Amino acid sequence: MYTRLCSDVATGLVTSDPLVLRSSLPFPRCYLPVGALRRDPETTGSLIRSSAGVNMAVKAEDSDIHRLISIGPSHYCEKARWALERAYIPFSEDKHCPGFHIPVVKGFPGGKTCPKLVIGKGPEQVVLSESHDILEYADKKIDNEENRLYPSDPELLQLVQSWESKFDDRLGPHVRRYAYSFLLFDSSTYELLTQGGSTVEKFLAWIMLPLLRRVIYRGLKCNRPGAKEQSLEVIDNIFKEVDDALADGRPYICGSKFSAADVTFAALGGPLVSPPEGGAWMPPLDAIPSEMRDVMKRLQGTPAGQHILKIYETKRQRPEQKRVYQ
Ligand SMILES: N[C@@H](CCC(=O)N[C@@H](CS)C(=O)NCC(=O)O)C(=O)O
Repeated sequence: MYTRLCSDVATGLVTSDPLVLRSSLPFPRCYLPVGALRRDPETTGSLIRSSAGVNMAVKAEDSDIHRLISIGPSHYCEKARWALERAYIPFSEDKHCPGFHIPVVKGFPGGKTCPKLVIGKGPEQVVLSESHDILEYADKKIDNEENRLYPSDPELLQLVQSWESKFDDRLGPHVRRYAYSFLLFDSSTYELLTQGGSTVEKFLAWIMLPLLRRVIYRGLKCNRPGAKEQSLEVIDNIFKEVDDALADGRPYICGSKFSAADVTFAALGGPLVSPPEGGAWMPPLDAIPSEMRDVMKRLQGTPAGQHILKIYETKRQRPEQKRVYQ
């Protein structure tokens, strides 16, 4: 069972959401089972619009309809978790060690990446396979439009989404490649990879650690000549762009309003700044290999790095009460 929660940004659990019903925004990567298309869009619940523009109502009464399938150290999963917690959407999290998530997400649309948000069960089930879609979905549950991560003003919305895409497409993969280049063959590797995994996964990961290390290292192309230097260059450039955006004294990346751009930048850049409130475990700074530690200290000192620390400190709210699961 879930504890019912209230906050300044959202109240209640899942409600009928006329704003979503009216929304013209598509959910480009929202997958609907065939059976779902027969459902009556007027049913109480939140409406999801499929890529084909078909509307579907998700039954609202169940409080256990959201299941987040995640990978423990993943910063994209942290982004999705942040959005769900911010909107006080009750969810169960099914956390896995990298690699062990594959059999779990097999058969779901959208490839084998996590996060995946599984909404509902049986023929009504909908799976959101991109962190951006999860953010948009969660955001629509926030009653007060003022508190939403995606502004209603079309021009501002476009700006927010262009920053978010840049962070998703470039910052996220390069932060991951850079960090794993150092941390995959480190004393902290096992703890980093297995955080949140089940006992069985932890046991198997212990046995398979040498293989896991090599598969991930190669899979993320950390073995390419100059990989970490190139990744750091991309990271530095993006941090510099954020420095420049914040240079006029604005509190948030897109101006006076906290948005999905800030959440995405903080979640995806977070592993290299190590905010104490971060959603995934990272080795303590003094245990990180010195070359990476020096880079982290430098990034922490930039306006963009300071922004991540500030956003985590002031905006990474979690439910006051822990979720209680059956
Ligand atoms: N574009 C995706 C990227 C997600 C992603 O790259 N997830 C990584 C973890 S950080 C993953 O699932 N990797 C495992 C795999 O590809 O099998 C999103 O925004 O959700």
